[in-house]
Amino acid sequence: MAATLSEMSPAEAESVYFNEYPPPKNLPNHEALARAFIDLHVEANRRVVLVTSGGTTVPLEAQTVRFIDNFSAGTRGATSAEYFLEQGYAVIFLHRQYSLLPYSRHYSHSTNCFLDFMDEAPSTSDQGRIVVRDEYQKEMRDVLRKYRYAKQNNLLLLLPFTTVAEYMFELRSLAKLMRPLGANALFYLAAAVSDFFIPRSRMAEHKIQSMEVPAHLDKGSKAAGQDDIYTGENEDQPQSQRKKLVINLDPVPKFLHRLVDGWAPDGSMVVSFKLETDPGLLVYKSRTALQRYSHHLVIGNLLSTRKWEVVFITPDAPYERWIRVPKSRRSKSISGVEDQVGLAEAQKLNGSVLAPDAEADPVAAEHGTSRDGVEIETLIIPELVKMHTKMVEKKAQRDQQ
Ligand code: 9Z3
Repeated sequence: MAATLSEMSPAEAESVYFNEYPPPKNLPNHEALARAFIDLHVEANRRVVLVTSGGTTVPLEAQTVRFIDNFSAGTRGATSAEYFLEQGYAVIFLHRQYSLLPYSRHYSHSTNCFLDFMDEAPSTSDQGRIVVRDEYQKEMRDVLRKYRYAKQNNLLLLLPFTTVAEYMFELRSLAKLMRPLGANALFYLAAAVSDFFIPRSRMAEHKIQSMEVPAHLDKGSKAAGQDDIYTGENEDQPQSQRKKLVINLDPVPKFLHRLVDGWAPDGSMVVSFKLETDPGLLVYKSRTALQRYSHHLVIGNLLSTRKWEVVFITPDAPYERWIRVPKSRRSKSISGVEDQVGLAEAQKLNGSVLAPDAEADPVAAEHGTSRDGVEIETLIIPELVKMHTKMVEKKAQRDQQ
């Protein structure tokens, strides 16, 4: 029996996985844009961060009508990109198409519709002109200026993906293209990447049918030779022609190995995120990921508290470090559960707390404050930049010896 992807070495799994799919149509265009962007910033000796953001889809059909998706809106990625730009980085923003984008995110969310920020001019001379409402002038001007600065100085490259396979192709190409950056490259992998997929060889070509279709008309609504995978007997209504859909997914190979060991530039910093829902598992799973892939930092977060707390898991002391938005400055979140802040740490009490609940962080109070409270990325990014700076300096010292 042929080995499954998870039984192969990372390099073997890479070649099998990437040979199954045609590269995304946009890849050559994205590569050309990225090459020019990277050249520009290598020339300027500027640091470049690749921020990945948003969820990946898992198509059920090659001509895709249906797909599996996940919750991620891309808030973490889009917000982090803005703070990286403030820290002087150039940002390649590899994002799920139509997810939140840096700067425009302030006005594109369903609860922050841009139309609510606008009005018709009241004066008779200007009648009919569209203006920004008085109470939003300052905030919108600030966002607009930052956006324009990033655009005019070629500091932000937006590259979209949709499926998990597209994401993998883009990540591999971008990491290789970033090699000339050396230690000036940073990988910040915040996208919520599916752990499961349907291999191309088992995927139905056409829309999966929910009713029996005469055999001579069925051009491929079932995966080749795999009737049993996508269809089931209709136990509840034996009379009807309707079919059950049973989906059988394979694990997506873990490409972090390949990124760290092969694709990424020597001396670059790799930061991954670990998402959990069970507070008792978060630190354990984050540490396991760090040990498995031997990279530099895992940022652990719980689905329910991710806007207010994260944990930095590092290979060196302090090993576990909690970053929290002070209680009085937390945004209100419909999906979040504030009572759960501190729960994951309480199950493992040897971590040091960076911004404990009781203490306000004076920097955070001014900075990164929005209508919705302090954004945790305003605490995460400067800490990360300090770590990256140390790595860049160490590499420079090594190169001098
Ligand atoms: C994260 O953990 C991100 O912080 C979130 C951000 C996806 C939670 P939002 O887009 O959410 O702001 O709503 N990203 C990484 C999740 C992930 O898939 N990690 C992999 C894993 O947990 C490792 S690379 O196995």
